[in-house]
Parts: sequence; C-alpha cells; structure tokens
Amino acid sequence: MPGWIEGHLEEYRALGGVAFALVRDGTGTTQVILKKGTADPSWFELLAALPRESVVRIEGIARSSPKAAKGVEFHPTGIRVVTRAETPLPLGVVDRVHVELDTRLNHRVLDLRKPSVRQIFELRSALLRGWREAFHRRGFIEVETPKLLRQGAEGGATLFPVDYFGQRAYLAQSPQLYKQMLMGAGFERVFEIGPAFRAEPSDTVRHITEFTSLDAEVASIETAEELREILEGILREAIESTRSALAEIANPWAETLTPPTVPLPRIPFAEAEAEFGRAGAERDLTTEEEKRLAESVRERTGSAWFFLTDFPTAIKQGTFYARRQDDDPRRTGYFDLYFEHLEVASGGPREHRLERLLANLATAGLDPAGFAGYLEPFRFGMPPHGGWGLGIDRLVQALTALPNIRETRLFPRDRWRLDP
Ligand code: AMO
Repeated sequence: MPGWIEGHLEEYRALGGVAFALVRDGTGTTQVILKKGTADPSWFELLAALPRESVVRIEGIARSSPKAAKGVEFHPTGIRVVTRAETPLPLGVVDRVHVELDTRLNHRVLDLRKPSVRQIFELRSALLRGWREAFHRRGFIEVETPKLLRQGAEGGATLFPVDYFGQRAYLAQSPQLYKQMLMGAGFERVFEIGPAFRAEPSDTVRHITEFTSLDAEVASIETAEELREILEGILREAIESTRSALAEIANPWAETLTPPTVPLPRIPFAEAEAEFGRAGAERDLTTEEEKRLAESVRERTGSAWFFLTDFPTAIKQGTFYARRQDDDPRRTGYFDLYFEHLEVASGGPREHRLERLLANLATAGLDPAGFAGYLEPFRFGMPPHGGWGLGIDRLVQALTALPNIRETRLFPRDRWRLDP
C-alpha cells in the first residue's frame, strides 16, 4: 500500500546490498528497506550520515512481512530529512544502559520517546478516561474549581504563596472547599480532575509538589460506607476498562492489571492500633507501621487494596471539615484507601452543620473570617455530604509498581526540580 511515514530515525544499518532504517512514530517502529539497484543511491549516503533521532519523512509502499516488527516493511520511493538531531544525544533512546532517573528527567523529552516510558502515559490516559466514564455512568457532573485561592484547606505548612497583584494568594492544595460549596449549590454529585499543589519539602518516592487530584463529592450520604462503596466500584471499573483499552493497543501493562475484588477489606484504625500494641496513641501510622499493616492485611485477606477506616479526631484535627461521629466525637468517619503501604485516597463524611464547623475551625486554630466565602452556603441550607480525593500519580504508581512517583508524571515537580 502506498503511503508515508514520518518519525525519528532510530537506527541505520547497511549490510552489503541492503540497508535497514528503523523509523519510530506514535504507532511503533517501522523497518524501512533500501535495496541496491532499486533505491536511489544518494539515500544510502544521506541516511548513513544522518544522526540518530533526526526526523525523516519517507514516502513509499508498505508490504506485509511476518519477520518485521509490526508485521510490515516499508519500501521507499522518496526520503526527506525534516529536522536534523544534534550530536551527541544527551540521553540515548534505544541504548540498553542504566541511566539515573535524574538524568532521564533532565532530558525528559528524549526519555519519553522510549516505548516503555510512553506506555506508562498510555496507561495513565486510559485510566483517566475510565475514571471519568465511571463517574458519568453514576450521574456525576465534572467541575473545575479555582486554583488561585486566598485560603488553603489542608494546612498552612504546605501552601505555595503567589503574589496576586500585590495581594497574597495561594495555589490550591485541593478543590476541597469548592466541592463542598457545590453541595450547597444543589449539584449533588460532582467530580474534578485537576492539579493540586503541595509545598511538600519531603524528599520521598511518593511525594511531589504538583500532582493530579481526582476528587468527588456526594450529597445526601449518611455514612462513610456509602462513599466507600462508590469509590471501590469506580476503582474497579476504571481498572477494568484500562485493561481492555491497553490490550487493544498491545500495551504490555494490560497483562499486569488486575481489577480488585470488591468489597475491599475495611480495617478500623483502632484495630490496626491494637495490632501494633499502641491502642489510643492517636497518632498517624509511621511508614514502617503502614508496611506491617499492608502485609498483615494481605496475609489475612489476600488483598493488596484495603480501607483504613474511622480515623481518630486527634489525627484529623487540622481537617476541620471532617465530621466527628455523633455518638463518639473522638472518632471521624474518615478513611484512607491503601494499595499495599501506599496511601492512594483519603475522604469521609463532612460536617454540614455550621455551629459544629465553626467549633472545628476554632479547635484547629483557624479564623472563620478567612473562610467567609466557604462558610456562606452553610448558612443557607447545606445537605449532608461527603467525598474523597485520590492522587492519580499514586494510583499509577500502585498499578505499575514503579519505584518512584516522578516516573508517573511527564514533567514532575519536586523540592529540587522546576525544569524542564
Ligand atoms: P489528602 O491530603 O490526603 O486529602 O490528599 C488526597 C490524596 O492526594 C494524594 N496526594 C499526593 N500525591 C503526591 N504527592 C503529594 N505530595 C500528595 N499529597 C496528597 C494522595 C492522597 O491520598 N481534601 C482531601 C481529600 C478529601 O477529603 O476529599 C485531601 O486533599 O493520593
């Protein structure tokens, strides 16, 4: 079939009377065959002198060939150099040598040309799509809330200040306050997929300063259990549809994705504490404890996924919007969703009664005057509601077992990295 391909020249080899050029585009690598006698003699010199990763456009005829990658080989009728790559390349695309992640991220565009790296982003894209569709099937409206704010929701220490025409503003850490306000607007079921910024100085493999938060808020829920059922259902469907979408494009991650069996195990926080012999310590789990908990859940239930539920109020004190349980104000209905020892999501029922919300703000040492816009809907009829936030970067990390969350983002941002 006549046609053309345009892509990066991966390799060129001449062997006696035949030469092979490998050209990579979005669909993979195509083998281009030049035969002495039929191909224009100038093409051999042109390709031999052309640096790897230059862009070439080749007109010609595709013929099926079971031996070639992608099952076709391409016989050129015209070859044109579109752009020439400089030499040396700062990062090899096809060389099988170990390169530190930092070097890869410094030259990220070359790194992204590697099929194995691109496949991570195909997975991410399919997952976002599956996530979105699962929400739409449940009648959620997709919303976009402001990312430039006067107030944060998740604690002052991790806010990025911005100079906003001479005033102090902050980058949003979460759509938290707005998704709740929309419950007051009667939207009932909303979700948002958007950026969240955390001035997280910690240098770990699971923290970045800019991540994508998948948030949801649901009105008229009475219990945390109702929220968990929606969340685990969406999680399962999104992973299932990701697996089918990836299988269609022969992405190897399709074989490793296993949708979780629901319902996922639920482990009350108090039970986890008792297991560690520190009942009533009322502090969050350490990384070591998270690992031990994940192991014991897996041993007991066979599941890598689980909910840690009913967080003590003492741990969620700063989370002023979390509803304290009516029968025991020392507990909230808050839960975290874990994959192994990685916390992937966090959420629970919110406080919708103004007096209690004001009391929570006071306990957290926050001035209600700074939250006037958030508090207003609570004065004019707010239904009970709840929701959660899930980090897609952590979810991709969980599904791929990649050691570092930075690999799940195209151009990650952390304590030390603002380029490229
Ligand atoms: P939380 O602060 O627990 O809750 O964040 C929710 C989820 O966001 C992800 N996440 C991060 N991912 C990468 N790097 C970070 N620095 C980082 N910080 C958080 C995690 C985490 O589970 N407003 C609440 C949610 C709610 O109650 O609806 C919130 O933001 O996957």
